[in-house]
Amino acid sequence: MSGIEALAERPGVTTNDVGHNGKRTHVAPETPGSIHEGGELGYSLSHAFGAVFDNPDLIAACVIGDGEAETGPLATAWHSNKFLNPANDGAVPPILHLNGYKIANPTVLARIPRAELESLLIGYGYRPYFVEGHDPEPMHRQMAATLDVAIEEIRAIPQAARTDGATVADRPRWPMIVLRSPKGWTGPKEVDSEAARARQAHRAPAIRGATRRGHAGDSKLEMAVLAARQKYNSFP
Ligand SMILES: Cc1ncc(C[n+]2csc(CCOP(=O)(O)OP(=O)(O)O)c2C)c(N)n1
Ligand SMILES: [Mg+2]
Repeated sequence: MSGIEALAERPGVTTNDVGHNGKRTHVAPETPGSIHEGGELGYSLSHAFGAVFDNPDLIAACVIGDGEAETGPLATAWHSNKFLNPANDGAVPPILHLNGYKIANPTVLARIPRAELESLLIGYGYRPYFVEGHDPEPMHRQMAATLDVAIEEIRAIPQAARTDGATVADRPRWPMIVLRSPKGWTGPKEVDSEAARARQAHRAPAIRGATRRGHAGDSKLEMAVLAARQKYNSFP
């Protein structure tokens, strides 16, 4: 069944309606829903905003890769904050993750001066907080403290909107976080006898046991992954 035929199967929609007489064939109030095809970059932020519209108690934190941030859909989705009504909608704190690379190639937002990046994000209507470093424990603490600040700010915005009678013209400045951490951070540094080239790590599973590339059991790798898991699972 084609997409259009499937649409016409929906209650209240006839084949004549599809694409005719002003009826919309794409996502719209009368044809709701969206499909996020896993693997295609660009839609994290717009989906996070979609999740919180008309969902006033929801906070959808959205981690955005610096590579994903270079896609057209993501670059425009920053402006979704213009459609957020604090009185009726939830909130999205975007977390822009600068690890410097898209797979193994350098990214623009990780390389422009910090002041320029800050101005860009302020220009998009956010209040950016920066969490930067490479030492895991202080970074976890810094991130937790920054999230606390962001959540407090987020909670205060709808309260003000509801109690003080703010209008759309008084659009609030929502908090967001810029997280700058090393590429491949906390991943295994060695696979086989060669360096794992942490900056090239990209969601590649560290495969257990022998592989077609000739890993011989990788017991060292498994130990490193297990140790890292135990360490971070027990982090207070
Ligand atoms: C629209 C689109 N273009 C290209 C790709 C191929 N691709 C997969 S991941 C990636 C880089 C993503 O970079 P980033 O968001 O920084 O993630 P990281 O590599 O740091 O994990 C690219 C270009 C894709 N999946 N979707
Ligand atoms: Mg990246």
